[in-house]
Amino acid sequence: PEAPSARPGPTAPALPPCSDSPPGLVGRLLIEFTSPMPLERVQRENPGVLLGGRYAPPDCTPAQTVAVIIPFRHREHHLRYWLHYLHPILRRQRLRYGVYVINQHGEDTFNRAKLLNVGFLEALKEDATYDCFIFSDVDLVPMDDRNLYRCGDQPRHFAIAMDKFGFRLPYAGYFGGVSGLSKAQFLRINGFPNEYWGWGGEDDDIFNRISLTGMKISRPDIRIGRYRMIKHDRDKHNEPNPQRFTKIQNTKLTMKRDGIGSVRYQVLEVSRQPLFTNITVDIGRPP
Ligand code: UD2
Ligand code: MN
Repeated sequence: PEAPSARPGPTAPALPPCSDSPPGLVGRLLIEFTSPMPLERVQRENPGVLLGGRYAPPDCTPAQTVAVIIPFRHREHHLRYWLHYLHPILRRQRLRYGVYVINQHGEDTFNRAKLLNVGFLEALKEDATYDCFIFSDVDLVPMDDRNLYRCGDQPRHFAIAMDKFGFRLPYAGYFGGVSGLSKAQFLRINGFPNEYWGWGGEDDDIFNRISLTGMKISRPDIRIGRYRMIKHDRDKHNEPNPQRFTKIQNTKLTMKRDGIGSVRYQVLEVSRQPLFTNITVDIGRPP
């Protein structure tokens, strides 16, 4: 006969809600990108992470379920550092989360914001309970675990003090790097633009969408929102988009027709890796 304890019956105690300020955070972290980071090591050091990069705290019930969405192509080396640093941080933050790497297929021009739209829809197909979406560049690692990767009553900008900008916000409307929106906030702005091909402008368009719908950006304390970016050259096929300056003047007109409601793409492969879910997608090419 089965041991009574093996079957969680109606008497199994529910876990208490997770605290707003998680215990066991360590604060400022030492982040460096010099020692080699084999994936096997990162896997060995994160045994509690489930297939596909899913995790839930063992000792409390989080208020939200967080999908972390990473736009990606040919940055395996950066991804290993990201996984190495972020999994332990997210665990200490007592998040229920999943990590989704949205990998652009082929060598046509990169499109960060469209990949993020794909990530939103595909994460929800995996788990309809996601209600918070954190969008992170693959090369950005927070230097302080008090920068909590969760959503609030306004869209959140996390990466506000980056090493490459001298640990200052480069301009008031800056929304690049790492940001977070609840499902409702994301839908309210019709998601992100699909028509920014190449480098730049898409983050400003997202900022415009948020302002135009009457929301305000929330940010952590400047001493806590510190980040290191792994040094890199501009990638091939992600040249600065010369149309970006005029496009960001027109968000008010374009956001109604261009967004999560109009995104077209084809998923080529979904593969559940030990520390993340990889979704390879054909998003087409610029017109
Ligand atoms: C800045 C912003 C970024 C975005 C971009 C303009 C910072 C820290 N970040 O990043 O959020 O607004 O400008 O588009 O200011 N990627 C690949 N493969 C590629 C190209 C890009 O994986 O071939 C992904 C990757 O996650 C990368 C991100 O796209 O971190 C942004 O591209 P970037 O790192 O080349 O641009 P960067 O650092 O100027
Ligand atoms: Mn970068």
